[in-house]
Amino acid sequence: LTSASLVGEDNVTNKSPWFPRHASELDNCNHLMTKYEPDLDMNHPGFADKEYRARRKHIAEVAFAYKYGDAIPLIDYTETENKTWSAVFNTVRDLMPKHACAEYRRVFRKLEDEGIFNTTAIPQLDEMSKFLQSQTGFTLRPAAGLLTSRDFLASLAFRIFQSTQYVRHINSPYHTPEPDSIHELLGHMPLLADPSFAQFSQEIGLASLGASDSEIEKLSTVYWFTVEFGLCKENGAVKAYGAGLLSAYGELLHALSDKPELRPFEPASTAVQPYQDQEYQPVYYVAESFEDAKDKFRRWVSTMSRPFEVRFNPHTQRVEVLDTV
Ligand code: TIH
Ligand code: FE2
Repeated sequence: LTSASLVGEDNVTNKSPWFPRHASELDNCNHLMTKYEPDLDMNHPGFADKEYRARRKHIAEVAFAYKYGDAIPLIDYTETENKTWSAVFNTVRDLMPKHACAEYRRVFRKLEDEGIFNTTAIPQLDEMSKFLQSQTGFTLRPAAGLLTSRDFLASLAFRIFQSTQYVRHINSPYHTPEPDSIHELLGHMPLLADPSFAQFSQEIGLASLGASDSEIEKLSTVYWFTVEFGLCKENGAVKAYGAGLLSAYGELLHALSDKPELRPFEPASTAVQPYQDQEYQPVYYVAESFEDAKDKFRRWVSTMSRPFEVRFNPHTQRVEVLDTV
């Protein structure tokens, strides 16, 4: 990379899709997928619940109004929402010692010690964001719902995690096909406070900037089978680190039973494995460790076709683009 040179905005954007160069440009990266919304999907547990739909709409509007630099708005969670949290939190706290990876367990305890994780109240994104910032520099910004892969992955390049702030319906506390704040907080947040995992997440994000549609599809598949549903080895045993497993105990127990097929994590083949988000996964990928997953991922990313390299400058919150051709 010694002969690489910094290039300006125009050079790159001529040939590749637009991407944010500064964290503030994530204000343009909030496009939603219209899937699983209570207003549109008759099978959504909240479809017939007017009050729930109004609540969702309100919390979505808070996210749409959010701009880079704003304080993360506090949500005054209702008794029902806190009850839903308690139910999920208690099952995860009970299963975690046996089934979650060591990095997750370590941060979970820390979050309990700091009073951010407790059984009675949903943590606020604002306090969680401050906690993450102190651990790995990750921060949060509120998202209105399930984002497009391109927008979601782009934010990771800046160590920013776009997090939903609404709560799943009380009638289906233990599994939801769409992300909600319980999934984000219990599933994602503990590992975003782990340095090695934070680095891995950011590298997926950096690889996505300016990538073609088919490369975005591959990267989001890798994300799916690692950050969302990844398993890893620990002293000869298999443990969960994926957020979709740690926030949904039914799938957690399924993943660690003898029912699904387990394969070693190998980016090139994992990236083309079809996946769905309706039911439990039939296949999971097992990483040797976060460091090993990161090494393999880096080697695979270097085979991608992008004619430039990117690096994040934490002092300016800017992504710098280096021409390599
Ligand atoms: N299924 C997870 C849960 O119930 O907590 C949520 C999601 C994981 C991946 C996408 S949505
Ligand atoms: Fe998720």
